[in-house]
Formats: sequence, C-alpha cells, structure tokens
Amino acid sequence: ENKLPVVVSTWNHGLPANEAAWETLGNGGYSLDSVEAGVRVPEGDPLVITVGYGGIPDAKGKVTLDACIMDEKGRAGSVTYLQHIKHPVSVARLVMEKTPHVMLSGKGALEFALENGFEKEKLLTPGRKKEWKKWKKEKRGFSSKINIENQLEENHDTIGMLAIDDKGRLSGACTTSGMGYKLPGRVGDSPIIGAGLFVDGEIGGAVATGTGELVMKTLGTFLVVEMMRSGKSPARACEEAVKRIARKIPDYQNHQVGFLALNVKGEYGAYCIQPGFNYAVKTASFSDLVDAEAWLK
Ligand code: SD4
Repeated sequence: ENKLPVVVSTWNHGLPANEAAWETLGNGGYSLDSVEAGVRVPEGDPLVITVGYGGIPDAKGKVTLDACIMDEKGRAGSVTYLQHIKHPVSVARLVMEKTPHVMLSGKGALEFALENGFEKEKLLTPGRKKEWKKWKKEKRGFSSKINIENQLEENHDTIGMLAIDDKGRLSGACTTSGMGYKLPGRVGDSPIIGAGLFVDGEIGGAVATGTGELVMKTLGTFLVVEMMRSGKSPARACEEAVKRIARKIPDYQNHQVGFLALNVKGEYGAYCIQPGFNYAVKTASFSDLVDAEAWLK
C-alpha cells in the first residue's frame, strides 16, 4: 500500500493548514508548494495568536516574526525578527530561491521582502494590543513556563509542517510570532535550521514547537533526523530529542516542547515533554488530530 502523500503539522490549527496543503499534495503537486500554502493559513488568520498576523507582540508591543522552509534537496531559507509582513514563510522561500544566503534578519529581511513585492501591513490586531496593554499595566513580566490555565501566556502554538509528495519529495516549514511578550530582539528556534525545522530528503524531517530556548540548546530537529537515520521510528526519534532536553536542561519540567517527525516512507510520529501537544495528519484516507505521547505523565 502506498502511503504517500502525507502531510503533518502541529496543533489544532494544523487541520485547516493541512487542508490547504492538500490542494497541492492531493493533486500530484510538489511538497514545497504544499507546506508553504499550508502554513500561510494560520499566518493569515488573526485568531491564531501565535503565528503571523494577529500574533502576540513582544514586550514593546511589536509583532516580530520568525519562519523558515527547507526542501528535499537540503536547500533552506529563513527570516528572523521580521516585522510588518503577513507571510514570513513566503519571504523565507524567496531567501532560499533567490539569494546565496540562508537567513535574513530584521531590517534587511524587511527590505528584501518589500523589494520583492511584499506589502507592509499592520500585524498587531486591536485584541492583541488590548491584551498587551493590560499585560504591561499588570507588570506580569515574561514567562515561557507552561501555564495550562492561561492559554494566552502559554505561547506554544508555532506551526511546523512536514509533507511528502507522491514523488517522495519531503519538505518542511515552520512559522511563528515567537514567545508572547519576549524581550525585543529575541529570536527563537523556529527560524533556525536544525532547531525549529530540519529536513534530510533521504531520511525524513522534523519540526519543533514549545519553548524555543530548550530546542536551540539541543539542536532538537537535527537530532530527531539523525535518530531516524540510525534506524529509529519518527516517534522514538522524537522521544530521544525530548530525553536529551530532560537530561541537559535543569528546569525542563516547567516547559513544553513537542517534536513532530515524518520519514521518507510516509511514517510519522511525535513526542513532547508535557501532555497536551497534538498534531494534525492528512493522507488520502485519513484526516485527524492525534495526541502526542509525553515524557511527563
Ligand atoms: C519560539 N518555539 O519562538 C517558538 C514558540 C512557540 O510553539 O510558540 N512554539 O520559541
């Protein structure tokens, strides 16, 4: 039985994102086009408060975005600290395809986007602005710790997406507004190749979500792909990356990190620190949300 194509992506907002990806993937299209189209859905949705337009701002009230993309040939593009652009993943793709570089940051990334026809938009929505003002007034400060009661401060909803098309080409994308109320200038794991996303077209790919600092310190998705290279299933490879965090980072119990992986056979799996991380899967015969296994029960 042919398992391809397959698309997987993080969290509930992965469901509509997968649907958008499937328009390409289900019609014999290229996985790179499908992941870009897929993650553009939460980027453009103001109700998704952790990605793109309508994302939670930094401590100064600025929405600053991180995104990256990687294809089956190992090509990669990334933007960090990008402001005013609704679809950072598409800018990341242009960095990959039109420049000799991998990563553009801040003002340079914005200039590059504007020169390539992207429009400057206001990304801070009235709702997010109101909450940011309240946060400032209450002097609550920044916390990346897991907070089950207050979803707004939990901040764990980056979208990472991996897809393999019917020709066996595997691509991935990751895009986020980062941790809410972060220090201005902070960049997380999401735009860093090998941290928030890694793809090896001969093996598989992985994406990360959660407290980016933990993922950056362990180069989580690179590790997941290397574990799959050495023969582990996607879920067991993700488990190894979570265990690495547990071994190396003293207060990891206060944080959430989830890894999601897909291999070139179309097999997928996930693992996270805390219960509560889920992901969306779509194949020709299946579309649903799946709860990831957790290290802490
Ligand atoms: C970051 N990993 O910037 C991102 C945050 C997030 O789901 O929301 N992840 O650290």
